[in-house]
Amino acid sequence: MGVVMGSRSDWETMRHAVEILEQLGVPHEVRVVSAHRTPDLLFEYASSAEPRGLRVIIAGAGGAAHLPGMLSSKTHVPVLGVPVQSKTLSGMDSLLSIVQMPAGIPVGTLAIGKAGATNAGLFAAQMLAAEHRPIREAVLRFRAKQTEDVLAKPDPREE
Ligand code: RP5
Repeated sequence: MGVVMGSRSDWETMRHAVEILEQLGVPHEVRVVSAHRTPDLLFEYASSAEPRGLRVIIAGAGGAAHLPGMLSSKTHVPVLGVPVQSKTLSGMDSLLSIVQMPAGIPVGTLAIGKAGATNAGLFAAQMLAAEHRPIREAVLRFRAKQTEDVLAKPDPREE
């Protein structure tokens, strides 16, 4: 699994994807790859993704967020895009940049910010679950605990 982001400033958001992957035991690497500042690295990362064994790429970016779409254009490894919440436009710019891919080059787009990063990690794990039993079991445990946590505290006024 590859987790990439356009800037170190995206880490505060993207760490939530990485935390989920760690929790579920999904092997992964983490890199800053900027579509604008390091375009040659972006091409190299995408074109080497499959031979290096990456099965899914999670890509987070903010503002004019070209990273997920450009990665997807250079590899058939599935790309999940996380719109980072920008300061000026609250991530609407990031969301629209990532989600509005023209037909032919897909990016699976998640929600803006922490929820999107968290769900990208979960989604990526679920994509691997059919062929990796330990990941499947970790996903099922995650879901069961989430349900138990809600049922254990039905009254929101109580701690
Ligand atoms: C994008 O520009 C990055 O993904 C980041 O969200 C945004 C701002 O980057 P910095 O100026 O904080 O490095 O490429």
